[in-house]
Amino acid sequence: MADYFVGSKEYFPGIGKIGYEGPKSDNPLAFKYYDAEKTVGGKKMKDHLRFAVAYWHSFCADGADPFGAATHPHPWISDAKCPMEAAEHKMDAAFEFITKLGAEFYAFHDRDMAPEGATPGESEKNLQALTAKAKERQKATGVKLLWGTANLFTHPRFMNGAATNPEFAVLALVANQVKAAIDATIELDGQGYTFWGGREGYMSLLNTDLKREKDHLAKFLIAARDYARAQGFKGAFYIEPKPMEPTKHQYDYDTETVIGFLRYYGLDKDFRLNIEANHAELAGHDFFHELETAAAAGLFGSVDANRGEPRNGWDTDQFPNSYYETALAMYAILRAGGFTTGGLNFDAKIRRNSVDPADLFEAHIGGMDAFAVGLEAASRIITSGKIPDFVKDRYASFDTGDGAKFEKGDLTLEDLAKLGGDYGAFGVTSGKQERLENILNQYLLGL
Ligand code: XUL
Ligand code: CO
Repeated sequence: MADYFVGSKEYFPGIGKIGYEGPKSDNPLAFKYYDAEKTVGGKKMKDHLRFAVAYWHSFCADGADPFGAATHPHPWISDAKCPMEAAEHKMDAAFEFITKLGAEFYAFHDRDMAPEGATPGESEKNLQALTAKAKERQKATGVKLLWGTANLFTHPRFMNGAATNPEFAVLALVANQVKAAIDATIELDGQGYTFWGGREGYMSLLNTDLKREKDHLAKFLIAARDYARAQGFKGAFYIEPKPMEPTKHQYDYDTETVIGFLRYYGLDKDFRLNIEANHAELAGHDFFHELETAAAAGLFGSVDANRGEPRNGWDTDQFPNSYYETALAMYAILRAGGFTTGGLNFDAKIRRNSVDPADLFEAHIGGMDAFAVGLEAASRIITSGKIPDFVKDRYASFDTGDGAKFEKGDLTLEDLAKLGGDYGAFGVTSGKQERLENILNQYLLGL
């Protein structure tokens, strides 16, 4: 296998395989901290982090925003004669980029990879043709599919919802599209399949039967799961929470809401959470909080790695660069047992005015380095034990005696009340937050 893949044309000329050069390097096209083969806590960095490149942001998004035109004129689109040829060239560009970067995975929506046809049947044929090509490319490069998904939000038919649309005909079309996307994911040996419910929510309760829509969503997910399992899909299904945008109130608001939904409808055996940092922020939560919440429920699955802009209220999908955030995220992920089917998918886009081909590389390099630093800091937190031991000791009164009996469910309220009356004085014990934050900062500096 070549060092990296080049298809019919090299789309990122002058940029070769990105290597590790260490923290002192001033080469913008080299890793400073991400050293794929380096072992941290008994496992290689690449196996901890399982980086994926997002097809949609990296090879489809063109820099257009609600106020202005495209600023990223993709050569793989402009050099093609028709949409199918553009899709093939885009795939060449994608595999060239992913292999030069050294990411092991990618993720895609059906419509990122293959254009929508005039009929559902034509759309499916387009997807099958590109899936066959992707399969060849995966074989040639060793790049793997982290997860597939269906775009159920761009087309005008989804304006009133996808699986929650009040018209049955739209729901049936959604099923047609999701079935094809599941087939493509299975064909490409995808390790997961994601449902992000962009249009699954509402703008006004005056025109919405909320209970019926949620029931429809659950019925649809059950049908999709049953189909995929019957086809032999062994991977994980993910729900990706987001509170708003594009709808005002999305049903998959945040991690806790999704956990409740999955358990209520009995979907918690097959579905897990795909947690996106920017979505956590929009829900008013820390990224770390969402990861920890999923882990506590045993439903942590995968991550859409990005960051938001705390001073505005929409999904800016910037590349992650805060070591503090990545350290806390990796601390939650490591304690959850690390990734199994999931990984760190860069659901992130370069800024509209980042117009050099190298910018896409530098953005990913920065994100990968940020998670490598976070991984090492998280590993230090765990091996030094100071922070986890502090937390363990904080709950020590539940480890033995009456506290342990309470945890087992052996004490009634009367029992507890009697003990409470006897105890009299209660503890006024410091939570030591400032000390723990200082310790975390020491680990961030590698101390
Ligand atoms: C949108 C978003 C999506 C999902 C996949 O905010 O995050 O790209 O990750 O549909
Ligand atoms: Co996402």
